Amino acid sequence: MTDSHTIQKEEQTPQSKGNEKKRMLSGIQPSGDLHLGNYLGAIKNWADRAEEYECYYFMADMHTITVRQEPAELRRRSLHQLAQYIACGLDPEKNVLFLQSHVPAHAQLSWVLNCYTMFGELSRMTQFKDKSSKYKDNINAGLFTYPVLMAADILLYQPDYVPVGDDQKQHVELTRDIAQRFNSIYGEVFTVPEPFISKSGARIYGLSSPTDKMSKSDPGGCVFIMDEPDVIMKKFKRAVTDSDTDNPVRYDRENKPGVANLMNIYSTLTGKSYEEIEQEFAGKGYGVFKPAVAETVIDTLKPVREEAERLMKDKEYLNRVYKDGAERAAYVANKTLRKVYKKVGFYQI
Ligand code: ATP
Ligand code: LTN
Repeated sequence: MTDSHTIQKEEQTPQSKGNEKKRMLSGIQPSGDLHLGNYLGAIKNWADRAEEYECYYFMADMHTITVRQEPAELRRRSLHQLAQYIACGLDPEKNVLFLQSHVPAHAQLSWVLNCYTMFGELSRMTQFKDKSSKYKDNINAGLFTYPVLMAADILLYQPDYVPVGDDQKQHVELTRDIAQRFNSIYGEVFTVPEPFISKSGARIYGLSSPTDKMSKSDPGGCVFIMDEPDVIMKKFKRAVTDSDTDNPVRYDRENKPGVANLMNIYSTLTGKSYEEIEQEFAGKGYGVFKPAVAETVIDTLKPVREEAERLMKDKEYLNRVYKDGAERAAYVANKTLRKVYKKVGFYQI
């Protein structure tokens, strides 16, 4: 893996060149309800890109079954997550929204790319190491080849940028390596994409364990998009901080990780700098600061939750969005797949 090829964009939005719009693509697993980490680290940054970019976003249900799922739950979440995406501001008229399993080209390209990805490369993936130690009784081949399917997801659409949280950077780097390897054999088949990682919100930590990333596997420290206001308030009031009493609202990531995390959330939502936040809460304790952060989160998430609840009841509309999205996605994906099949020597009729 060549580090010099990893371009981490921070805070600076990539510019589209000329009249042709650049493309963005990203996916989220429907493995649980969306949370504040997903919202600030990923979706919020996607919502207002639609004018400038051609955007593709999908629910990665095929990735989700690398960990055992309850089928009815997965089905429910795949639909509800679409409602939540739309409620977060992803307009289906302006973005192509679809479900991964509705576009067979993902599985088809994934097989081909398996033959251009090395065992050693996959063995180095930190997510594989983490998940295989977490799910010891189910270290399946899908968990191991997960990044190849992800490379297929990406390369099918020839995107310029892949906006993700920084935990996914290694997978996007592998995707670049696979694309470059394939291109060096067969010519310019794939666009080599860049990870796009925004600086603020890139890593939101759990409220009960501020050194671990906020994750649905820790429901107490995880604020879900669908949480009611009183639940959000309770979670923030219980947020782990420290026993500092003298001007405790200060940004110090190392020594005060809980406060730094709350300040990051507050800053990302209000646009205020850390200095401004320190001034705002000068002389005040956590009893004032925590509810203030909670209120900002509640104000942001309330309209999202209400809109998602409304959309979840309209299954027909959501099905239409998925159907239309799958058609638009398949059109682009199949074009790349045909080219790949031809290049590797599959006989065409
Ligand atoms: P889990 O909760 O099991 O760790 P997840 O929340 O990371 O899973 P994904 O579907 O893997 O769920 O993540 C979707 C997107 O949200 C990815 O781009 C990921 O980088 C981003 N993301 C997830 N958690 C956070 C977080 N705590 N802070 C910032 N971004 C996050
Ligand atoms: N692996 C990602 C989800 C994912 C994805 C993708 C993200 C699957 N395919 C393609 C970007 C592009 C995750 O676990 N967050």
